[in-house]
Amino acid sequence: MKIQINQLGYTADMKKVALLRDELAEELQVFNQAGALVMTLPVDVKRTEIWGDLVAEVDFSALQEPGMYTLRCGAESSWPFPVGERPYQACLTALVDMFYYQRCGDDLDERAGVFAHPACHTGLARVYGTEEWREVNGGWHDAGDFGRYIVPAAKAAADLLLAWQWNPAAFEKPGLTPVLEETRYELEWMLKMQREDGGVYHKVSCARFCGMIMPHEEQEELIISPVSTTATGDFAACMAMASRYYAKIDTTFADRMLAAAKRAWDFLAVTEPILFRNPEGISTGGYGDRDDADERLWAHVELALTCGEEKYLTAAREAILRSDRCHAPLGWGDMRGYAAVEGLGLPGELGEICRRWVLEAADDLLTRINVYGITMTERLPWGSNMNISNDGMLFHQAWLLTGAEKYREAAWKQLHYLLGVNPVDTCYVSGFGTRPMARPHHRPSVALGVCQPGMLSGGACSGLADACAREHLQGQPAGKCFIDMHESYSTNEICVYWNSPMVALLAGLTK
Ligand code: 9MR
Ligand code: ZN
Repeated sequence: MKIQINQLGYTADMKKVALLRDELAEELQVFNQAGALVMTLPVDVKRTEIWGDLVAEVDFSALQEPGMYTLRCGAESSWPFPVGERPYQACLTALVDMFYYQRCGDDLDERAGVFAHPACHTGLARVYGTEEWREVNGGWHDAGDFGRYIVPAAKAAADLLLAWQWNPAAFEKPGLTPVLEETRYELEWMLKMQREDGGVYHKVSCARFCGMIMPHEEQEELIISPVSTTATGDFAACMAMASRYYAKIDTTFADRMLAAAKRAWDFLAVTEPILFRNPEGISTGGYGDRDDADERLWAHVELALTCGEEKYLTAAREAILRSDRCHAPLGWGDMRGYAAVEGLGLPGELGEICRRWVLEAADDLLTRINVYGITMTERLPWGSNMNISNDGMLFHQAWLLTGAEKYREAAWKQLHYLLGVNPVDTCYVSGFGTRPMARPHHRPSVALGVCQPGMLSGGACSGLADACAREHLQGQPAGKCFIDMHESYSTNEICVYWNSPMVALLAGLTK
């Protein structure tokens, strides 16, 4: 199809814009389910050349009557889509349920349907290079692989907490587990990854990625990789942040997290950067980093917020004043966005600086938006759908601060892109939309021959970073470097920290 719409549809009063590729007709027709023509609309005469297509926008916001519709223009048409109430609620629930499916060390019961399996990865894990064995059961499998890594775990947990903060009502009808309970499953595991001196191990995984098997079938030795200061900084920040959320639900748990955060912070205070690289013999996810300043910054901010103690405030002040400009990315590698968004709650000048950071970052992103509404055109990185969701979160935060419609509209565009307004005519969430991604690089889905629902694909990756992508996508423009085949791990894997910002974005937008 060459008319791109949000495949999940729209509410009656939403702004609705379809993109039309390579069709020069100047009229768009709207048909209802019975095939009757209900509306004719002009197509914007302006065409934008992007990713090998000539693209036009068509605003069909005038369509407000609930029902199922199809758009047609010249020889092209759209998938049928609904206009109705709460079109994204089921998708949001499924995106949260995904975390239950990703659980490690738990018997996934019948609620997981065909994806049920006995507890996996429950043996003791060996601390790399030693004869020490530790119990680190629990947490979520990171992605299509079964590694458990602290750095992305902290991002995923932080996003889910923000999602809940932004719109608790969005989670009132929980699917498999309430969102804070599910997040706790990860936090409990993270606590086990802290060493007695406060340092936090970077990850636990087998030495290498296994074949396309079920989690409990991976029986190789589990290895705990060395402590890094990026993992320790993220851990300190995430634990201090989470302790505020759980303080009213379970004080003992909240206290345990805060104490752990403080121990991690103390460790950082006397430790030079330890940047992670896979040690000899280990080839699972690296989550390496160029520096740990942003992880430390985020940790200072969260401890200052949670404790209000002078030493944390001083550290936060010094770190904030040291970074004069901040692009505020909400990545797994650059945590300044979390420092900025959370730092909005700091007193006086510090809160003001964070506000400036958020708005400058959002304004900068606005200047890069293309006709698809996303901020990347020439180059889309591995997991670009995470960046798109992250941008959406930042726009949403800017809207919360200012009420300016331009931010809200930009946030919606990120969502529309993910759900179908993209040049590969795909709903990037499995199990949703008319043409969903369906063959993810996700071991249980491949092993069972059934696609697990509610997973956000990594999406277009212009670097063609795997053999399958190189075979099928050579010469494709950046936005079209996506292939729905499980072999393409650089374009079609799934990850907990790709789902999590989309959860936050959807929660924020549907408030
Ligand atoms: O999301 C990560 C991406 O930003 C990197 O470019 C890529 C290559 O280093 O790794 C991605 O993370 C993968 C991790 O290393 C292992 N689990 C699956 C992750 C998603 O592909
Ligand atoms: Zn497992």
